Amino acid sequence: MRTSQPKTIYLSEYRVPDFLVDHVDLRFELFEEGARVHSTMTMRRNPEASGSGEQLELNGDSLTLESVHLDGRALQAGEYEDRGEWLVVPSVPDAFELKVVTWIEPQNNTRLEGLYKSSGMFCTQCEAEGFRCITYFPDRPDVMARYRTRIEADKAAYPILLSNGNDVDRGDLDGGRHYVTWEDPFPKPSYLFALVAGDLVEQRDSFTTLSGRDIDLRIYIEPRNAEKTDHAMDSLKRAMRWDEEVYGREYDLDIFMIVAVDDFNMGAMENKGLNIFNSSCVLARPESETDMAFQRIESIVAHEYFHNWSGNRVTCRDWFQLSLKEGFTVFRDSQFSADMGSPTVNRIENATLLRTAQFAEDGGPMAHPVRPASYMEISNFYTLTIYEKGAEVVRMIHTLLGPELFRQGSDLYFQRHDGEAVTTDDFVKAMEDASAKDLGQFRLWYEQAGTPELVVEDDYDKAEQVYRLTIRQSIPDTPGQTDKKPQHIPFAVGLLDTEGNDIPLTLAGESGSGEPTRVLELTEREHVFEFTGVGSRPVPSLLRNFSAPVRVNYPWNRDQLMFLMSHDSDGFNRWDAGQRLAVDVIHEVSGHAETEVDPRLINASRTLLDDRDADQALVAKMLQLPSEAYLIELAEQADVQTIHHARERVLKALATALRDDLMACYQRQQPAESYQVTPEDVASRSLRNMALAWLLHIGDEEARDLALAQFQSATNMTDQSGALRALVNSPFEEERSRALDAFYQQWHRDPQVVEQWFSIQASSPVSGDLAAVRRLLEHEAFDWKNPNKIRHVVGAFAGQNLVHFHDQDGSGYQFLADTIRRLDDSNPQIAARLTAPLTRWRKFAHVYSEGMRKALESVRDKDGLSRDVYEIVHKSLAE
Ligand code: B3K
Ligand code: ZN
Repeated sequence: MRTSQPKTIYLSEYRVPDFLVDHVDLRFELFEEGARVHSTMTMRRNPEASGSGEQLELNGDSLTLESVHLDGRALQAGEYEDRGEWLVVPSVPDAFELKVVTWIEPQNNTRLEGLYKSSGMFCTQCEAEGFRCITYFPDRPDVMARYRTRIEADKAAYPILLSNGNDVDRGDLDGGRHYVTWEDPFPKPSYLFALVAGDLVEQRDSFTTLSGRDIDLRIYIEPRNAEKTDHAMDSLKRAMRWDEEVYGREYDLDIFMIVAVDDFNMGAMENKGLNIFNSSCVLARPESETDMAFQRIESIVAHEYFHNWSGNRVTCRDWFQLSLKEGFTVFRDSQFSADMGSPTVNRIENATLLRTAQFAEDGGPMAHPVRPASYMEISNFYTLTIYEKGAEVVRMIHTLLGPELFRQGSDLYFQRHDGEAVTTDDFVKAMEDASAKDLGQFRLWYEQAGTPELVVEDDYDKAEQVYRLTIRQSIPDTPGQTDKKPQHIPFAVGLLDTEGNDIPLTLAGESGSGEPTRVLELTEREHVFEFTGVGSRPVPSLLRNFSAPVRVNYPWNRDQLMFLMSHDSDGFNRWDAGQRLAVDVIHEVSGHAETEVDPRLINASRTLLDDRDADQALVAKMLQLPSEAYLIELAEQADVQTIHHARERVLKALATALRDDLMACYQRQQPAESYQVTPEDVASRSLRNMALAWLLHIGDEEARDLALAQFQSATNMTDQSGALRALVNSPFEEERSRALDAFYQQWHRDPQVVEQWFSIQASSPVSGDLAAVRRLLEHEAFDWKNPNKIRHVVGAFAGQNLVHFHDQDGSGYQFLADTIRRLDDSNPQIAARLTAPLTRWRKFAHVYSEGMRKALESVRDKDGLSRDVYEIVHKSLAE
């Protein structure tokens, strides 16, 4: 356990590795009481290293060293030094073979990093620094080696033995044991190593690449999940085809494997040829998983698959470059999801996540650039900034270059850097070289943290028929960064005439009639754009399709917002206008019990509800009120209780006024004959369940009966859990608890459904108070060792149940602090993730912030705090 202050690692201190590994030969002997790992590394001095010294240093963590051999000779004490986190061999030749034998205890590994056990099977998680928990190794992504892996285990208990690449040898051993040997022909960094051993069933399929190669596809699951793999398999095949068609990328090995495990710290991992998934991110069937799960699975399966090129073939030089693979791959999976479903809804979902959670991160104590300059614990940097803002940065390059030049840029990037470990700058350079577009200033997006803010003013000159937009940009200070330079921002705009049509845009000095949408390139602190030939004062539609991850400040009035809601040709901005209108109305009633809810919002919602011709997927999104988290994000000093009650008032006013329209909408959206995850069907179920939820929220008895009937008769989980959630958030206490019991009885054998059952309760603003959440922790199905259970109870409470978590007596904060302290020893990564809701304590009004600060201090004062939690708590409390 660590006692001193963790070290900060700086990008500026990057040095190329002193030694390279050409080949690794691994032999795993797996037993119930532990595992012996034999690693034989063929190594040589790196010709590019500055020659900082003779000695060889290998990373290690929680290993018991058994022996070290150099070129076949056993090293004696004094010829090497076991420093715990390092194995040092003071003197080695220029090229040599090093053999290290270590003993590890996967069965006691609760951190779920390195080799560990999950429901009786052995599995691994090596990104970012888990390989060093398996054996001593230069565990850094710029050391790429070829791996050969032999796994030995009891044949009855572990019939399936998997690793990266192709299986090249197998056979029986004495004592009922067997072995399989795998060889991966592609050099890879150690973080992509994987091993699985267990009693699993295999679902097979195949895929023929555009060049005619047959790829064997396999999904491995526990027997009880055998019915749940079809959707992931179909998603995988769609992703493989899409990557060939859109990026020209074919799969390279002969086998592609996916394994589902129940205990996993995050969603999934892109290990070469052997992706390992959290069960909840890969397994689904309509009866037991919701539309949301189906969509999440499609995008995560695609994401991990796309990493084969953006991440594995071309990887990161060091962990500061994490967004090189994550930002690009999120961009790719989001393009894929848009192509598979509704592009507008996809964009709304991206922007919602960004504006609520990423903007919050960018404005808080953990704010960091897309390419951070320093970190203490890299696990803390798998953030929304690296992933989502990183994806937006790539999207902006796509917007600035256009699809053809972007594709030429990505081709050049893959071709130039195949088999290399590179930087975000190499990515931008490839884009620049392919397009001849200067991205010099654009690179600031990688270097400066903080969300740019655009203040837009306009004026209209009737006589000259000129409409002028003045745009000023500024970027707030963030920890360690002040006085930022202006960034290169693609700002897409349109102008609507009095009829609601797009005005063709022509800038002063241009001739001819222009496009309906213009991407203005902002590079200065202030720009003035003059549009000519504008016959009447237009309504501006700004930042169309959310063309950059920025805040826009323009004083639309409510009538203009309603006009945009019904006329803007840009679907995203139609939605955004509705959000702005709702925010405005919520603000107006906030703390003013006597102010009535603006009937214009009610009328606009009625128009949407009754409009059967409109895109129902967009309608379903437009009817959702902005979340409490988003309202908090918009506030200066957030008063959570006031925000919650203002939003509730507006929601209840809408539900009451629209009662008959909601009932009609519910009746209209009858379940489809067969379950499909098309945008139309998803929208229909979403509208139906939203109507039900709103009506139950105001205690409508007819709706209660409909919910009970739907709960009983539903043939898919979206409808069953939609009814359950509506009941749980209704005033009907008896029906609520009966439905919860019945649901548990029906599904208690399926851990994924039990997770949903937990989170519906823990996130309920009606019944999910702290006492209820504590009872869930005592429930037979709760398990402190399983990250999913912790996320669905504690995470759901602190992240989604804001009215109860932010109880002004501070009990919610102290509960979270106690949970973090408890988990810090067993699973520091999960403990650190749970800390996020407390970090922004300065954002909240004094009645809240004091309690949050105290909770953080109580975490800080725990003895032997992990590096993960230490970094977050200390940065959050820093002045
Ligand atoms: N690359 C992994 C994330 C690893 C997280 C390590 N703490 C999954 C992904 O982004 O695809
Ligand atoms: Zn990823």
